[in-house]
Amino acid sequence: MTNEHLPPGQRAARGWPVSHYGPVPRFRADRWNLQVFGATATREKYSWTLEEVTALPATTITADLHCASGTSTFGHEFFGVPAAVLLELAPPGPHVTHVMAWAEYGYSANIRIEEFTSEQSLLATHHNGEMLTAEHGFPLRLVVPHLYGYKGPKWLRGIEYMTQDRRGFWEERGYHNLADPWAEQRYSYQEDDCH
Ligand SMILES: Nc1nc2c(c(=O)[nH]1)N[C@H]1C(S)=C(S)[C@@H](COP(=O)(O)O)O[C@H]1N2
Ligand SMILES: [Mo]
Repeated sequence: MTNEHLPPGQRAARGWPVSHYGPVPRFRADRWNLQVFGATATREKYSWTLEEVTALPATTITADLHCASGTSTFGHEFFGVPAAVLLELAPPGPHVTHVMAWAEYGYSANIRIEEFTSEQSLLATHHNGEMLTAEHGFPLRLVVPHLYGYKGPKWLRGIEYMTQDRRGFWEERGYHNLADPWAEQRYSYQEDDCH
């Protein structure tokens, strides 16, 4: 790891700390699905079981993770379904500008559509060759490595297509709407500078 990989104001964490709000949800295969809903092209709602998700085209990415509270971890190898694949299977309507990524217990993160479908954006099932652990998001988590960690819900359950922006969980609680770690877009009070 070199300093050029460390965004401004971040420090390297040891190991891979676990960081989230609230309890770790229990996985129930019979109740679990991944849904795509909202402004889909046909207005229909899509749903996949975990078995179906794991049968979708998948790829491996290597990424660093940057938590907005100041710690970074490096060189994670994630395996899973590119967000762009999901968009092909569930085409968005013409006016979709953002998605809301939804997790268990109502956690959410809003992401601009072009960032959601960027090359490194992945619905991950595996980390460093092993299934995700419960604390790190089993069975499915979103990874958007070019944004702060709060834009990547663990225990992902849904993608909502939106025709206008709406703030997610941390974005409503003082964190930056855009979350670019290289521009240090950490807190919502900084947003005046970038609009
Ligand atoms: N469902 C859910 N996902 C979440 C969070 C959360 O509170 N709930 N926290 C986010 C934040 S702020 C970070 S930094 C990363 C941390 O991921 P890690 O615990 O695997 O390091 O998870 C993100 N995903
Ligand atoms: Mo975070």
